[in-house]
This record gives sequence, structure tokens and C-alpha cells, in this order.
Amino acid sequence: MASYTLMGILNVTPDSFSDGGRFMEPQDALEHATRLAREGAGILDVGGESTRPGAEPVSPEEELSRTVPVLGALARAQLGVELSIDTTKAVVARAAIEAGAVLVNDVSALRADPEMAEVVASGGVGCCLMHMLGEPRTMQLQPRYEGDVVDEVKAFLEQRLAFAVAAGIAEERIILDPGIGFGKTLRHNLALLDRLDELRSLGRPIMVGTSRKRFLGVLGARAHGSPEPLEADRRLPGTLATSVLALERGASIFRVHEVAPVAEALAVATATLGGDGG
Ligand code: HH2
Repeated sequence: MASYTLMGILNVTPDSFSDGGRFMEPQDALEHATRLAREGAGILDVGGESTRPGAEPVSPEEELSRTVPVLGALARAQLGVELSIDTTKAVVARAAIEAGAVLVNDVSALRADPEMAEVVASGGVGCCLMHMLGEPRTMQLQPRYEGDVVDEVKAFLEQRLAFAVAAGIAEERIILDPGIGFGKTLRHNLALLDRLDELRSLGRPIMVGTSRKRFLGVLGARAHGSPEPLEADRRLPGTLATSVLALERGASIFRVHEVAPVAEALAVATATLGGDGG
């Protein structure tokens, strides 16, 4: 039976590509988090730095001041969900763990900060290792892979998994993510989704984050014969389509902005695949 977890996104940033500026006030963040939990999120991923293409880096102090109070408030609210911190900085991860985070979602896969692996290992928490080609500021400027994108992403994740385990992070707490949209063209994203099942042999849960990403705006616009990509708030149908396909190909964690519709789509998909007897 397919079993999966929804990770609800809570961006405490002024500039995230689809929800920037909406949850900067702790009260707004808490209300949104409560809603995501009620709708079926098992994990809430709190981020204080946008990784959208072209985003400028944020100082550690700024990132700490955005995320730690929110994590503290979420922990106190006892929403019945696990808390995750979306960061590449060890100092932020350490403070987040103290505030109640049990997962570190590091889009650099422990490469950006030499102290990150030790913070995750000694904190006894889980981590998500994601593939990214380049860095957010420039990653979408003509991303190129020498060979096959799926083979390269798989080899990268295998190598980062080995690195994390060697650093003392419990293997059973590691999640792998192909990093949809991170240094990838439309064709790269589609190949990774179509052949997602090839990552299963790495033996760890696979997370995917397609939610509202630009390639869905491009494909969605084609359906309407429109030359301009659909705006981020019109990418839910694409998010649902790709989430269902990723589920069928073995993904088990879905990082999404809108939990309720994805929960519904995945429930229908699971039943259709014979997972729960309908
Ligand atoms: N995508 C984003 C951020 N973090 N983490 C993982 N593991 N996988 C993803 O696909 C992923 C991620 C980008 O989405 P969002 O948080 O909505 O935007 P921004 O980075 O602009 O805050």
C-alpha cells in the first residue's frame, strides 16, 4: 500500500516565489500552520531564506530572527506535526533543533556549511538531502548536465547519502530529493519525474517538491494556448498532476503549499492504485 506524508510549506520570507511576505508575522504564520496541519500535513517546513532562482542570500542573523520564534510558537501550539527547518546554515539548524525541529531540509545536501553534518548528527534529527546544480542566484542560467540528468542526480544523491552516514547521521532518518527546479530545465524536470522510480534503489524515502514551480506554469500555459507562463497561484492543477505521478513512481513525501487538494488527489490515486481497497 502506498503510504505518504505531506510536508506543508511555511515560508517566513518577504520574497519567496509564491507566498513571500504572507507569513512574516508570527500570528499569521501560526494560523497558516494550524490550517496546514488540520488539512493533513504530517510535517511543516519552515524556511527563512528564499531559494527561488535569482534570490539574494540572507544573513544568518536575519534567518534566525525569522524562523526561530515561529518554530518556538509552532512547538508550543502542539499541532501534532513534525517540524522541519529549511536551511543551509548550521547555526540556523542548531537553533531550530533547540526550538523543536526534528528534520533539517538542506537544499545544498550538507555542502554549503561544513558544520551542518555535525549539527544534524549530534542533534539526533533527520535530514533531507536535495540535488541542486549550482546555487540559487545563478542556477537557472542554462543548466547543463554532461550526461543523463537522472543518472547524474542519482549518483549525486548516492554520494551525499554516503557522506551523511559517514558523518554520523542515522541512515534511517535520511530523505532524498531530486530538487525539481534547482538547476534544471523543463526537460530535466520532466525526465526526473518520469523516471523517479530509478531513485528507489537508493533505499531511502524520496521527497518531491513540484508545488507551484515555474515549469508547471509553462506547461499549464500551453494547455490554454497562452504564451506567458501561468502565475504561481494558478499552478495547482500541475501540482496535483505531478504529485500523483510521483506517488505512482515511488515518492513518499510531498512538499506542498496547498495541503488539502494534494491530500485529496493522493487519496484518490492511492485508492485507484489498489492501495486501500477503494
Ligand atoms: N523547493 C523549494 C524550497 N525548498 N526543499 C526541498 N527539499 N525540495 C524542494 O523542491 C524545495 C525545497 C522552493 O520552493 P518554496 O519554498 O516555495 O520557494 P522559495 O525557495 O522561494 O521560498
